[in-house]
Amino acid sequence: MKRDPDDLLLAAVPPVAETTTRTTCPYCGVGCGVIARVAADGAVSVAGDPDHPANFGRLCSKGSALADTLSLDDRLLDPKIAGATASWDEALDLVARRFAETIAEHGPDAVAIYGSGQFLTEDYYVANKLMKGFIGSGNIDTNSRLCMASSVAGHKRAFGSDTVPGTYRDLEEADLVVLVGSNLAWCHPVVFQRLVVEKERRPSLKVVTIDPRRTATTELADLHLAIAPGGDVALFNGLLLHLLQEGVIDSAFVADHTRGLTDTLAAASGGAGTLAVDTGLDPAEIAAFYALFAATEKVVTVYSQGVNQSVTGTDKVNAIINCHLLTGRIGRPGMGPFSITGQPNAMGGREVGGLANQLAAHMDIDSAADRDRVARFWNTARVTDRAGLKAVDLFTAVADGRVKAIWIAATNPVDSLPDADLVRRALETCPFVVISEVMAATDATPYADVLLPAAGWGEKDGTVTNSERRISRQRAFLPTPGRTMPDWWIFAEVGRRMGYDAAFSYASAGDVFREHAALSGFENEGSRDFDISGLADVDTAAFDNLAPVQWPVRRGDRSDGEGDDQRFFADGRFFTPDGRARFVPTPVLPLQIDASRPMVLNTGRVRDQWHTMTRTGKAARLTSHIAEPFAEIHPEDAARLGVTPAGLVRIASRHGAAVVRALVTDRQRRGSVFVPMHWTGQNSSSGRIDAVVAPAVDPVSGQPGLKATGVDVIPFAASWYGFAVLRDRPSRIPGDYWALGRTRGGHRLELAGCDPVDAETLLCDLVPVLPGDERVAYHDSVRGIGRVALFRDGRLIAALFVAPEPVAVSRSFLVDRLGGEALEPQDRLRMLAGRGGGAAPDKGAIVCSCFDVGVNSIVQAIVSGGAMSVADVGRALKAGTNCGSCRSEIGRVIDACRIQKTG
Ligand SMILES: Nc1nc2c(c(=O)[nH]1)N[C@H]1C(S)=C(S)[C@@H](COP(=O)(O)OP(=O)(O)OC[C@H]3O[C@@H](n4cnc5c(=O)[nH]c(N)nc54)[C@H](O)[C@@H]3O)O[C@H]1N2
Ligand SMILES: Nc1nc2c(c(=O)[nH]1)N[C@H]1C(S)=C(S)[C@@H](COP(=O)(O)OP(=O)(O)OC[C@H]3O[C@@H](n4cnc5c(=O)[nH]c(N)nc54)[C@H](O)[C@@H]3O)O[C@H]1N2
Ligand code: SF4
Ligand SMILES: [Mo]
Repeated sequence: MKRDPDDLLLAAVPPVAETTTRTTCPYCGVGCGVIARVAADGAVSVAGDPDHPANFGRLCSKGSALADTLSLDDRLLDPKIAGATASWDEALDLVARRFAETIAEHGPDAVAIYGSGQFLTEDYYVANKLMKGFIGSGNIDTNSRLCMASSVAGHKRAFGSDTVPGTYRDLEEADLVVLVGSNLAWCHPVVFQRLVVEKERRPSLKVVTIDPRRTATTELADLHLAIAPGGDVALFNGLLLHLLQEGVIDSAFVADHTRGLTDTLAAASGGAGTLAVDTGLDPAEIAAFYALFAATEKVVTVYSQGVNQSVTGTDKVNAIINCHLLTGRIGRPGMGPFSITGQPNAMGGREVGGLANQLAAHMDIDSAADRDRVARFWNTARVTDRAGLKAVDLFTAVADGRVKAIWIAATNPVDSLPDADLVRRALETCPFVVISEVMAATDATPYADVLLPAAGWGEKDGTVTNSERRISRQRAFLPTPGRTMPDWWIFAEVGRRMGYDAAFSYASAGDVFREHAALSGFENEGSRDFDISGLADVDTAAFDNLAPVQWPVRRGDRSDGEGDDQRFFADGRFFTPDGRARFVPTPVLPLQIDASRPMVLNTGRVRDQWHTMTRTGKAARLTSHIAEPFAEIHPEDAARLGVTPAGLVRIASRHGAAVVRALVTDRQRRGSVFVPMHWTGQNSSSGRIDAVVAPAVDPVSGQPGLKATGVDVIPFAASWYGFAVLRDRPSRIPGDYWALGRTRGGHRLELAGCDPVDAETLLCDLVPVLPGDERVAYHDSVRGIGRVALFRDGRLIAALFVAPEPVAVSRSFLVDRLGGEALEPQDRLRMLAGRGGGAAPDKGAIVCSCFDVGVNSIVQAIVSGGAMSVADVGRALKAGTNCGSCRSEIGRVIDACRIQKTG
């Protein structure tokens, strides 16, 4: 049945009564259950689902702010061809025709799809089926290449399948949790909260973090190893040898269920360097970690992007798994290697085989039998017989003209791929670019020949699978706005228009899900780990009501998802041909970066933003935590390089450059800088850090080493700095440096420039001044200080502060004044002070974004209010009492106050 989106528009009637819908958070791989309420007036609110087994009612700051991201103001609501609004028929016909023509002329490998772990499983399944099964090319890859590819490759080498054996509960049942290259507190906050609660209850539970930086996660750790970038293989090789030396081996498990130990031990002991040099760690710290690991049976090693995003990422994964295999600590409660997934459906994407080197349902593209099986199931003769191009290579192929038509969906490669300026050039020259998006403007949309408006979270239906293999429903609770349509529908429509009507005539997401589930069980009989054939017959009602369920769900198994957590490999049976796990030799390689550039650029995430900020950037309370791109740099490096705190730094590789704020801190390792990945051309002049990141990839997985690029760091010589609050988004922002963020009443803007500037002229560039507007100003031309505030009908609509050094006004004070009540004339003048008097104290940088509590308020509660603990601060200010994501930061403020008091 074909749906006409225009009918849907007419059918969308405003809600009349409150509705409550259970769904799943669209951000991280924890996969928290969310209850979304739509009030009769259309207002949306969200709460954690107390019955969801991932979060039991908790949400982090990002999940709690979901309702703030649903406005339609910047959404893409219509299909566009060359920038002009078009009908769905025109747009879909054009995509189908151009793809078909390109294939006819240049072959199927001249087209490609670049997708996303933020697809629902149904979207992913259809896209993959279209490319691998009917277009007949392997050229569908996804942002999971930047995220999970090394884990997938490591799992396959060790287990013969891409299996995450454990469950979240294992972290709570463990006696030792080792977090390698994972900032769990900020990136998987609800799993982190579960760990925090368990450690409070049972202090004997030890936590070790292995990360070049001290992070919010290390606050929980008993031991933090500030490892040298890339030192992980050496560290875990050393651990393997230590375990052997100490006799901490499960000999029966190794003998009966593994292969390859001898070669692996030889490789582990063959390193040229010393452990201390290779890891950059103090031998005593290493010894402490090894002793703890050796002595603790129940150990879970959680790893994330500090492991995967490395040119030795697959070896890092296997070096970790080797230690678990040697000790037989896998598949049992509280034990195992645990690759925690990043995106909400990173796991689902692997199930459908969304990566260029996979086939559907955990089958292998390299296996003739698997290809034949999938071809029979899909009833096609065109299944591709070889892997396609992996993300980094794919965009190189676009740049050099081998790929002539590309369809990008639910990802922002112009910002998130390494060597991002090359990606931008590739799209500029590519003859045909299609982008499926929810937003009207991203850094990629200007290069699209066709823009397809996708339905977003809350508007679309389907499933996602979280880090512990739990499939949950995402359910629509809002009508699809404008002409937006779900991604699976868009892919299916193009498939039909390319002539594959029978294969793509799905009427609903449930139809797609049933087919996916059936394929997982097709001729499986226990040979493949991924099997959800027990769900293949769910009818519409059962699909709508599907409770969170962990796979496998084999036909005949219970299919209600209730019951115990399931683990793989408890029986010692793996998915290799002989059923044995493999030890994989992981030789230590030197860090491969541009040696002519002395600093190592590390990149990653902050607590309250999601990737390229298209959604979290809309929520003022999420921007209040960190409003500007920054570089963490060690004080000694800063001094040596002439970088001043809160000054600007230019970070450059041979690929490109970025300019960001310097955050001088000893939490950073010497020799490294850390820059978040979130800022783009939409909200900053030059914060797109992936323009700087080198495109070197892991030879096994093809995953780029996004955590280590050789860079130069130099102070950015600004002659003036500025800070502004603006009710309206400026259409053009002058200055050599800027970063723009949302606030409740408008926007906040950090600025800097090299050429001299006059504050009043600058303000007029930012805000069209109307007759009748009132301006108050203060100028000190000797000191280069200018302050201007603009009022309309007595209300503050803009204020700008310019100074020759970073402007020291209270951001939170000014942000709160914007869009407030009309002010008396004498109060308008006071705005120029840039901070509140006694009646409006400066609350300082926001720590708790849920309750808008700043650091100064917390310090005051500690110093004058006698708050001694995070709980006391919570009682006094509510800070940290909603999502809890800021509790470790509050703890740090308490510690800092103690040090000041005693020191
Ligand atoms: N707030 C927030 N949460 C998110 C996301 C988000 O955008 N924002 N994105 C989600 C996604 S898709 C992902 S993939 C996950 C990522 O989750 P994480 O992997 O936890 O996050 P990152 O900040 O990318 O990197 C983790 C840490 O790796 C460290 N690291 C760098 N190099 C090395 C190294 O050589 N060895 C070791 N051991 N550590 C190293 C970094 O210093 C960093 O602290 O987060 C998910 N959750
Ligand atoms: N330097 C550096 N680079 C990195 C990383 C790093 O740590 N360092 N991490 C890498 C990792 S792990 C990841 S996962 C990637 C993430 O990088 P991206 O995937 O590029 O980031 P997002 O901002 O999540 O992009 C998702 C896009 O899809 C849109 N969107 C949202 N919902 C929908 C929908 O339902 N349908 C459609 N069609 N579109 C939708 C959003 O508006 C947004 O533009 O970044 C990678 N890049
Ligand atoms: S931890 Fe936060 S971002 Fe991740 S799924 Fe849960 S609420 Fe969403
Ligand atoms: Mo990711």
